[in-house]
Amino acid sequence: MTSSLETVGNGEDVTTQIRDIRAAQPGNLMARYFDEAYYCSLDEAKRERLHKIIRSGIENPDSQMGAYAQYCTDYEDFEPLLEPMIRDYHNISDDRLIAQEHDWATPTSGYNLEGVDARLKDVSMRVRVGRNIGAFPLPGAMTKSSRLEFETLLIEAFSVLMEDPEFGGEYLSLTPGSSCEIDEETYRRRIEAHQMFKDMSGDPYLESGGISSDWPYGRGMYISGSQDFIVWVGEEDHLRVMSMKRGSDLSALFSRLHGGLETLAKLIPDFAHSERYGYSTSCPTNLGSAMRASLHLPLPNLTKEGRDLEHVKETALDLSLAVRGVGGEHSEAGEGGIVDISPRARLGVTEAEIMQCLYEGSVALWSLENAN
Ligand code: ADP
Ligand code: DAR
Repeated sequence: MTSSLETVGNGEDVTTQIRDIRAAQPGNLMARYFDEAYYCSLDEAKRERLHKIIRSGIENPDSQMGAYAQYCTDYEDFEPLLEPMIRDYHNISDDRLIAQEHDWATPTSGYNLEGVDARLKDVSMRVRVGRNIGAFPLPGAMTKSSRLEFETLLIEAFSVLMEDPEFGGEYLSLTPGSSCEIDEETYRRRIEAHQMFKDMSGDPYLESGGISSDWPYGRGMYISGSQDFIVWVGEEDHLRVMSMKRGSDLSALFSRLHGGLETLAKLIPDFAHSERYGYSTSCPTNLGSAMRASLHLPLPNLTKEGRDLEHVKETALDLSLAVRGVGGEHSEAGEGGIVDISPRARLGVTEAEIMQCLYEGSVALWSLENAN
């Protein structure tokens, strides 16, 4: 008997849908590695769980990964499907152990862009990590009540952080009726400053993954008085902890994040972490360090004044870098061909290696931009 979970949308069998996606969208890693025999071997409860994990990749065939974990245990419980997807995305061959090490030790000097070119003295720099607290389901499986419970827990922690001499600041909530709720104008201004995350309810991938449910309840942002240490609450992961500022000293930016992260971690329950996959995240693309370190670089030559990102994406890939638009994922280049450059690797590389890749890769890209 076909369970209700084996049919989605117009009642078509899920295995047929995935077979069609595999043919039409070879980049969809969920469809590429989905195994019908494995799926049919699962009992109904596990099929229900697996369907929630892969629903985003079914409803959005153009997905890269096509899956969002709902619980940290999903990575072990559905390893036959998720591991090959993770190995493919993170370029970890079958003969190499998946293991995540952490190292935040960067040279105290030397990652200074101004020393490479005076034109790089005032670059928009940002480094962020995703973190999830093991005691809660991941965002895709949270209820409105658990989202509000989580936000309350963080507001308590932030009330202590607000008194910290280095990281003191304020919490801006999006939860209607919250004592920290901000108005539309403030929300818009913080988005324009790239400090706050956008309305998630408009993202079809996140919607299919359950991650934007109950928007905007349980969402908000902590920001330090110095405006360079920020914590997102309730975005794609429980927390996105970041340091962001204009300048050229990547080492200082990186140390600022590490200090803030260590200070915050003392105030809240443990982050979900495993030796194999490092910090557990909603999206398998963010596993490991869960770190994305980025620069906004003006590359008018390599982007043909921002009109063509494909060429610069190919060039950047040779430097282990990914390119996004100036508004982040799924956005276009900014004026003067400004694009978001960041190392692609997250899993199997340390935090220090990511910062080194950002520095060396960006210097090489800048040299190519100015070659002709
Ligand atoms: P994430 O980096 O959190 O995975 P996005 O790529 O969507 O997700 O970026 C989130 C926000 O951070 C976007 O508004 C984007 O413009 C901003 N951002 C990313 N990198 C930088 C940077 N180097 N300088 C300023 N803003 C940045
Ligand atoms: N919709 C996801 C995006 C993957 C990477 N970006 C994240 N996690 N924000 C996909 O599978 O395409």
